[in-house]
Amino acid sequence: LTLEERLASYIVEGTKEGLIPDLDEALKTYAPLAIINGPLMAGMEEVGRLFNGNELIVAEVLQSAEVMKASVAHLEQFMEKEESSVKGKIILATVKGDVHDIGKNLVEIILSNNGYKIINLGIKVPPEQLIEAYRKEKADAIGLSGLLVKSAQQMVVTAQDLRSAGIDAPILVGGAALTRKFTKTRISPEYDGLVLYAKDAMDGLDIANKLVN
Ligand code: B1M
Repeated sequence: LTLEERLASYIVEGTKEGLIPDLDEALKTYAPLAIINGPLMAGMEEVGRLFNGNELIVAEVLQSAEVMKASVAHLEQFMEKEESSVKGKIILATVKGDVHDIGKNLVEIILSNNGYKIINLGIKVPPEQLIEAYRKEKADAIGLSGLLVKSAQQMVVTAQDLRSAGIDAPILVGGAALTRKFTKTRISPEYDGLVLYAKDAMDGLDIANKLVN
């Protein structure tokens, strides 16, 4: 197998044996984020495909997720960090009913490496918790992540609850569930106020920079 194929296969197989040396090898050629977005994401997509076809069970997908998390944790130290004063404060959450957090945590890493203070509320976060956190933190924006199809609808509900609570901060939305629906429009007509779709963590950073500066 080539190095790239091996990296993808650690994710698919859910094994860490040999992972770190291969990540270090890849770092000689690629930037950390390119390794994540390239071979590691390719592995995750294959996991999704196999899971969808009932060729993997949840426990195996969890192991793949573990390997992805370990990879991101190892690569994080090699990512570029902007030494700047705090540009803004952003609350991040995976929406109510959804446990997927690898993408959200990647967004946290990218934003915090680039001058943002992140309040990460974790997974399955109900609107009330976001409202409370926003009032306490006075954040510049709220970021919602979700991977399940039902999470797209939960985001609409969450955004509506935030607006009803008088919170008009910009909302950044992302996650695989949204891709098809949001790529063209970027701003969905279902939402009230400024809601922006980010296709990946770097896109999220670009949008945050535009919003806050
Ligand atoms: Co789940 N899962 N899963 N899963 N899982 C998917 C999403 C699924 C597509 C797999 C499939 O069937 N093909 C499917 C959803 C189908 C649907 O809704 N139509 C699915 C399912 C069905 C489920 C369960 C229901 C399975 C079950 O229990 N029967 C269950 C759901 C539980 C729940 O949420 N209530 C479940 C559980 C799990 C695990 C716990 C085993 C594990 C998650 C572990 C974890 O996150 N800690 C898991 C995993 C790993 C996946 C797949 C295989 C991989 C997701 C992932 O981490 N990708 C996934 C299939 C797939 O996506 N190919 C799948 C890597 C990650 C870096 O990408 O999160 O997309 P992603 O983030 C990207 C962008 O989307 C974007 O930036 C990142 C890249 O830079 N982004 C943002 C994300 N959030 C953003 C926020 C932003 C900006 C950008 O601003 C705020």
